[in-house]
Amino acid sequence: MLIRTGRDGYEHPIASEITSRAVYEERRRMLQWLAMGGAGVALASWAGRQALAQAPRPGKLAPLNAVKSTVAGAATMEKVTEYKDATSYNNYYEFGTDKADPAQNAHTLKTSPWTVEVDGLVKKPGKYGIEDLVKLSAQEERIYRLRCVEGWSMVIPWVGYSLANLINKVEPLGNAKYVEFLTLADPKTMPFVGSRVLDWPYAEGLRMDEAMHPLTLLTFGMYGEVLPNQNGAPVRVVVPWKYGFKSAKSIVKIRFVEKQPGTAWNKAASNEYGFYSNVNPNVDHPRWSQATERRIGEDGLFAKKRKTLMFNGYEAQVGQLYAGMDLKKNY
Ligand SMILES: Nc1nc2c(c(=O)[nH]1)N[C@H]1C(S)=C(S)[C@@H](COP(=O)(O)O)O[C@H]1N2
Ligand SMILES: [Mo]
Repeated sequence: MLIRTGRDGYEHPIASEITSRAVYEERRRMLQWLAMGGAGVALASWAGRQALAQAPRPGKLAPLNAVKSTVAGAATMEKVTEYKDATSYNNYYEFGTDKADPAQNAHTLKTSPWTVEVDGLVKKPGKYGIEDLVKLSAQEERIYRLRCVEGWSMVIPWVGYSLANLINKVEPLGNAKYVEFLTLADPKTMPFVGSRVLDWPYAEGLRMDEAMHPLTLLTFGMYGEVLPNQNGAPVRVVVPWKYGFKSAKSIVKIRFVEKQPGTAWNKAASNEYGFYSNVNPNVDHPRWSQATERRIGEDGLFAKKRKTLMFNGYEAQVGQLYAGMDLKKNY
């Protein structure tokens, strides 16, 4: 993320992009309605929604069955990103800093056996084998946007369950105020863990109420299958209202702590990446704007940039967590 390519960089919006997204969407829906002729369209869009809910499995990895989530914010009408795009354009610095590196290199990651250790300020610390962790709660499919701080985004049908289900089970103590995530740092299988680009292991953290929010997903799969290595197998978090780097991949430790933990990107450049890192179109990154984004799969000369939404579009669900906080200071 310190390394910026022109492709990911900010470009000034052209006039048509300034048109509010809502107006644009409404206009497009109207045109589609007219083109398809009356009530037929209602049926077509219903069919489209069904297709999204049951997107065909890529058939590359083991299936991971899930029920459709009923959590508010877990569904979207937006087009799901193609599996091939979601698995070939990744940030996973342990396997290289280029977007194509993780897909190329992450085959060396050994995801079984895999243990996640829960420790720190909890009544019931313990080690969970990945097979047991998967079964701890019912798997749900949630279609979330994930937006990278670099200015690109994807829409992915994730599979997992609310992290809160695990947290409730291990019973944090009263003085546990934050949750820290530590991920695998194995120089034998991860070629860039020897590099100095980040302080390894990759670390992330959430305030307890953020970790407990039902949208925070402990994630084991996507597109109805287990996670591909490059997307964070065998377990990661997805925090959809925060910039992508808050969603730590290949987690080996979940620790409950009293003080705000250090995080990998904050340590690398604290003036650029804060602890909160909520998606916020009104607070620019020091080197580029966060007002718009490019949806992966919509590339091309005439592809429009999208307006970035407050809290990545999850404001109704998570806005309350930050009531009274200065989000310019707490970036
Ligand atoms: N362990 C680890 N987790 C990580 C990263 C990383 O480099 N290492 N990159 C983060 C960043 S910057 C983003 S945008 C997302 C990308 O997730 P995706 O490849 O599934 O889209 O993973 C996050 N989690
Ligand atoms: Mo990112």
